[in-house]
Amino acid sequence: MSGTETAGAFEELYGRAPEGVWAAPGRVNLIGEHTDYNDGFVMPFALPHTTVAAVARRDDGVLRVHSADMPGGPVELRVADLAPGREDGWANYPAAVVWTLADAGHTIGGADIHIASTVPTGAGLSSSAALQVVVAMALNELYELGLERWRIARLCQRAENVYVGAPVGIMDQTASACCTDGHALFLDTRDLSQRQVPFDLAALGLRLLVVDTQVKHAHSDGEYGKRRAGCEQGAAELGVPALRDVPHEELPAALDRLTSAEVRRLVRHIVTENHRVERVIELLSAGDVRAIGPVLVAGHASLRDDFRISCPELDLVVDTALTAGALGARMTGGGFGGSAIVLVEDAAADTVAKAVEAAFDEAGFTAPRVFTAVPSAGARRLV
Ligand code: GAF
Repeated sequence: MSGTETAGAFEELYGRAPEGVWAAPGRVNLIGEHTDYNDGFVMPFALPHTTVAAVARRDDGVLRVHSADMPGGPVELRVADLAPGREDGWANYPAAVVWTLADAGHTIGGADIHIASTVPTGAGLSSSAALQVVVAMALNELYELGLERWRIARLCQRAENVYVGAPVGIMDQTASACCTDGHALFLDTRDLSQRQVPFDLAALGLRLLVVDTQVKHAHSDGEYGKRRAGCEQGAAELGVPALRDVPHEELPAALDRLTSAEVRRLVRHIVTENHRVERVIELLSAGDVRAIGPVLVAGHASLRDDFRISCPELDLVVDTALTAGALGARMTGGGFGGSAIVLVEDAAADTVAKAVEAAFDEAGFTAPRVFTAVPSAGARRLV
């Protein structure tokens, strides 16, 4: 969706020109799953798919939000009436951002917003983070709030945690706000320190496929929260501030001290997953990109067997892709559906994609959506 098209749609809708147009991308996570609420490491990169917002300020305390992808006219809300727990459907996400900014002491006089998105929804590709980040980027600039990108990510996380009610970590918002073209983002979620890691697969004759299983997931339902609570229980039983503080070499001893088998499994996933992120960083830094394949596969096994958040469709993508010659594959994102990533030689990409499609057909699953993920830019102003 181009900036000028979205500006034109805004003008048609609201009868005046927007003051600007911004874009924020969805993401895939290369490695580091569910580590972000354990003070751990993650490594996402931004997709070329973006949520675009044309925005103009208002001075009457009214917030009007419209989406090209939703039926009906603009949803009209009053900034002063916004409060966690309100139920305004998809408009909850932009409303949550406005409430969070106001709650942090910023004056938001109102806004007209028109949104159009190419980020698939419910596919584990962070469509809600893209929506929140693009609104926050626009309001930050128009209302001259002076917020840095990491701070915008933090505010959007709070919007999702407190207003929308989903207990998510900080990865998706930071990916959308801070990623850069041609790089994966190595993020330490404890202190939010970041490193842009060059990740140009095309130059190496490689490709990363995203396979959207079309199985829809949601994070405000209970399973995500249960995993998070289990991890927190594990940290408390081990007497550490977060599972990040359990060193990989001390994992066997730590597991022996835990009484519940379920908590033991969760702890094992987080500690080994942090280790896998460090391993992937080492391999990428050494230029040994193909060698990350088995690390991705081990990550999938851990999410399937220990964290227990995979599903038959995700497992089928991984198993079929590996049999058809992929270098590595794993589910990506929160789990319970959504997408998998597949690392493959360029020359084998079509064969692998076709094998996955055929396996879905044979299993009677809805046809998956397969595309190549190119590491792209983070949030930015278009017009
Ligand atoms: C979802 C959440 F929003 C992230 O914070 C993260 O926990 C992820 O699931 C799992 O790694 O995308």
